[in-house]
Amino acid sequence: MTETKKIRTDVDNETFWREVGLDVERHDDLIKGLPPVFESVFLTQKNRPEKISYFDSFIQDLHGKRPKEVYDRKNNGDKVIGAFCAFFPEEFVHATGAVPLVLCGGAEFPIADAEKILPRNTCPLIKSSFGFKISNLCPYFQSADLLVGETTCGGKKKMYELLGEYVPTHTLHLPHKKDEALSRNLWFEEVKKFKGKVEELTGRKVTDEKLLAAIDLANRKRLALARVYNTRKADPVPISGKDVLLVMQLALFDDAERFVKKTNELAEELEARVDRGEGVAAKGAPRVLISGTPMTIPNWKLHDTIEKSGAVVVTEESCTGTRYFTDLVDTSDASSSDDLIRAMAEKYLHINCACFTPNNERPVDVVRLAGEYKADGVVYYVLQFCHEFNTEFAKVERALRAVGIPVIKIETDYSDSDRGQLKTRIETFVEMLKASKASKAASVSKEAGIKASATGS
Ligand code: BJ8
Repeated sequence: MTETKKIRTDVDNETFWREVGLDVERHDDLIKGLPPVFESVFLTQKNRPEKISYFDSFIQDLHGKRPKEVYDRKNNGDKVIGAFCAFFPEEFVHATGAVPLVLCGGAEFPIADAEKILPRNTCPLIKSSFGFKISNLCPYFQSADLLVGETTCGGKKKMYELLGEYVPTHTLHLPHKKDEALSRNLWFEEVKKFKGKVEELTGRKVTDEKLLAAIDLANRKRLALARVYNTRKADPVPISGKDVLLVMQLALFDDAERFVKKTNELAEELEARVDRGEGVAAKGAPRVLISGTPMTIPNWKLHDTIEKSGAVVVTEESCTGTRYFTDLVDTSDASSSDDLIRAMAEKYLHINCACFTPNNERPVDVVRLAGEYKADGVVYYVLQFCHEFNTEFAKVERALRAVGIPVIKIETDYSDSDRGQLKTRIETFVEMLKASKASKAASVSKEAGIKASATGS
């Protein structure tokens, strides 16, 4: 069991923060809000796995050690490339020895600044990401030499244009109809063009050999995450949803090789827990699947509310979840450089983002995941003003109802203003799941009793 310890912000980081161009005074206000939230969400949990301590210590020094490491690499000649989406072909970045980062904002703090430029009725992920840059509040962002956007939702597309006024930005043209040959070719060309962009920025060539090694690294990261997720199919579940969310969120920040090692160590511990039947929630606790928009640090609100209501989150159909790691880049049939790039392009097109039309694979996938993880219910998560995921709820809801899985839609932002309302709705949902589990269990035992008396056993 991990020892409960106090989170601290490292005052020794100040020299680095000033050097990287942070607004240190305002940044102090931002960073001091993290420890109490982290303590209340994570450190109050019981029986956490030992190996989660690596991820805890990462968060405890979120704006210290790792961004300093990134900054040092930049000063040693490696470029830093930031992105905001699962459609970020990070393999090229690894192949040139540059540093990939995913810079999506998950905090409320910079949103007021962003709203001086962006419309208020924009999704909080977009406003927070933009706000972090224009307010000089994120040490990762400060190191970025290039930002990579993508034509997913309308809000992001237009935000990237404005972001380009602060940092060079390259936007990938993602087609919105993934099943057509024209779209696949366009996306292949876009991915290939991005390879050229990375080569130009870094001055380093992406050779086939380097690309294969980078694909292998990114695949190993995906496999390590899948291994952790796989243990969550057990009942009792060996790790809380909150802790897995933390791991997922750090996948976007940490050094990939180190992350693979630490995640595999965690997975090994979880597999041993499953073998021993050890869990973080009681066997039979209501199991919840979360489906929808991504959650980036420090957006832990929904998981926290669900798990403090007596249920356990067993999987996330999200880009901070299964959409990030489910498919691997398959190079088995590749015999040329273009084949390798095509294999990458194909993998990324399998991400079921609501920006696609149609996106029929997604409802099917949500139902599949609910079955595999034995979810009793689904919480459909929509970031406020995300029309894509909000509208797609109708199809996901229909698919779930057809197989008898209850679902509730939660639309929220990064503020705490709806905490009370959220808690009430989630608690009611969890109570309903408990009641439905109890009545199913009662009818199963009644049926077993009838069979036993019929056979005289
Ligand atoms: S691949 S889900 S990471 S776009 S929540 S900003 S869609 S308005 S985050 Fe996403 Fe890539 Fe798709 Fe995944 Fe727009 Fe919606 Fe906001 Fe969103």
